[in-house]
Amino acid sequence: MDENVKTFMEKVIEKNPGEKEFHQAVQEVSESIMPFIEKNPKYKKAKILERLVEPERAVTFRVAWVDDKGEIQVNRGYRIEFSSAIGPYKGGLRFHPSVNLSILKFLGFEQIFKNSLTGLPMGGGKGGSDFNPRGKSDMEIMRFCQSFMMELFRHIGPNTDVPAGDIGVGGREIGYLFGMYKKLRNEFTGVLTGKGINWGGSLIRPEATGFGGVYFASEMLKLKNDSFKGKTVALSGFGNVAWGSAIKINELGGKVVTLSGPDGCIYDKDGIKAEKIEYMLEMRASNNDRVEDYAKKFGVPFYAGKRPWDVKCDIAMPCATQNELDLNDAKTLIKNGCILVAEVSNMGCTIDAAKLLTEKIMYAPGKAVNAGGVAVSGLEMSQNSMRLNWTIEEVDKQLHQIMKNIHDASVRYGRVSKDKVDYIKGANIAGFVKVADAMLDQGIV
Ligand code: 2IT
Repeated sequence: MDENVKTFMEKVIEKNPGEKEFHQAVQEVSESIMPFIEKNPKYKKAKILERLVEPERAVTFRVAWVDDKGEIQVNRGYRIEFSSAIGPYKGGLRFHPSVNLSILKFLGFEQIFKNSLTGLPMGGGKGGSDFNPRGKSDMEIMRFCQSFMMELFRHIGPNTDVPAGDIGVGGREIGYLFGMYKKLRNEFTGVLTGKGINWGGSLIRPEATGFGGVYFASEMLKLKNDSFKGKTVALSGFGNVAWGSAIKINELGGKVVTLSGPDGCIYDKDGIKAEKIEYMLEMRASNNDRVEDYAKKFGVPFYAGKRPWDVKCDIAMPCATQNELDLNDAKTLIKNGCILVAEVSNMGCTIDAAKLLTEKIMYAPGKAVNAGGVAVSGLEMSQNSMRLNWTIEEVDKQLHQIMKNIHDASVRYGRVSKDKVDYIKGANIAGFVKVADAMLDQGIV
């Protein structure tokens, strides 16, 4: 590791003890940014990176609620307002038992660069709770969301901080959260994105993360005069992101053969298409958090406790959660002839896996590949401000253009040689410059 990065990381680790996911995200970014800062002393002098790793504000709060048996439950809620240099804090809410300060700080930190890459005026933030939606009834989910919002409402607003969904938070949860916010404030505003289509939501928002990821991967393939046509694709996850990716991959002539859940993975050699994609929505709505049901329903093999990376594929797209693809998985994928890994989950690959994939095949990080989700959230905010709704075609066209722009910006800063791009470096620097320049303009705050 570069000496400057090492010294910098020692301080970050000392100041944020035990936050290993946060350390990982900061290390990945600083490895790209440090050499760039050395060449641009104005950023060094203004201590931009030192300021960026400190959230502007982080709140944690008690979320008490009553379950169906009448028992009192207590969870912890969070909102990390990381950076408002280029716009209101913006980023999702994650409801998952693994949620802690480290995970939300890594996500909030990544969100700064991702949101900057979209070209839209959005700062970075993230929030959520260690609440586990698995097995909860609809009424329990509603009561939890209402209790969560009873505190969160005082920290957010359409010009301050605009949360959205992430793992465990979809259209249903956004509905309950919005209902309580509106009741408390007596205001109908675009304070959350991912809203229902009849009450301020944007068309294509549910599909956006997956569609955007496939648009991005298509641009990577295009650099090699290649496309999704005829490609076999391994996906992980089975939620919103995997669903949107599967739809678009099918549209472009690719075949999706895997999905995964906390319980294991399925292999569908005939391809996950048509009503099988529809079924993914049912699995999500069931709150079972398992993918074995797919195997039972469609009579395909299920591998308990396995991830899908040892299946032979041309393209792999992690769509589940952080660190879901490690160095061994990367080696297996390369050995099996995989040519491209596009990370649609946030920090889906470990640092060593991402480095190996960049060196040997093609790899792009989540903050670039999955930016389509928050990009369409940004378009939802625009539509809310104008009190207008755009058509599917309009939103999809803008999403496609944004993904092309992110790809081109990543290539501009990440080009290593004629046929090699370091997308990690490219995305980090491209995302950094806009935020850093805004911070220079706005003084020491
Ligand atoms: O990780 C992400 O970018 C999201 N969960 C979406 C955030 C948003 O504000 O739409």
